[in-house]
Amino acid sequence: MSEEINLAKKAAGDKAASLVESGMLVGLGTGSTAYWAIKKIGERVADGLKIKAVATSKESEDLARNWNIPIIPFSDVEVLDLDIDGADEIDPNFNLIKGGGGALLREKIIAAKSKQMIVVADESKSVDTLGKFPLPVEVVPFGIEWTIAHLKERCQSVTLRQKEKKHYVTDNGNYILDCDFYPINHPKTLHRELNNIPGVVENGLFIDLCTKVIIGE
Ligand code: A5P
Repeated sequence: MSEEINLAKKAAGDKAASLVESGMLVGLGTGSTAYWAIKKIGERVADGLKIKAVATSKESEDLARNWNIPIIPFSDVEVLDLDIDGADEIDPNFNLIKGGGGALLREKIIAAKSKQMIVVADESKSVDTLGKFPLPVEVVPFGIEWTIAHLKERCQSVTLRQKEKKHYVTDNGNYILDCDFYPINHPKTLHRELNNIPGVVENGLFIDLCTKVIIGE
């Protein structure tokens, strides 16, 4: 990642963190942009900001704990005041592709539990039409060949995500299929169709969840 992009991500993360207020229950996103928001929130906590938080991944939970951000179990949450997270693509209607970092399932559960979802990104994430970034689809390992066959009927290609020469495993013990659906002209319909395939746990389309986008420069 270039230094310029990293600075843009930091600017977006810092700005979102400045919107957090004492007393809030906050969702902490995952990825290299959410990282900066978590870091800044950690600095504000050290300066006296009083919040509680839940994390969208084990990685973000570890970061938050390192910076002494109080983490509570998700089962204790009724509603979150604010969720701050990154995105892989953002369209003009604030529909998103997420899951490049593999955390899409917890990210979506937390976004859906939040009054506001602020997306932080650099400008490369803004697109007219979703789908150039392959859509991550979280699937259970059982019957995966059958799930892949179903997906292949609907898109150009399906790739089983790998990490260090092994199948990538999510925090929930599932696999990720990266699928080329470009151009995604009807994200809402695709979202519904994908989640109707047996074996699919969740897909990386975030529809009507994001309330604000902060693009760093
Ligand atoms: C994590 O699963 C993703 O949804 C990330 O939020 C997304 O990939 C954006 O990541 P970066 O901020 O690292 O670009």
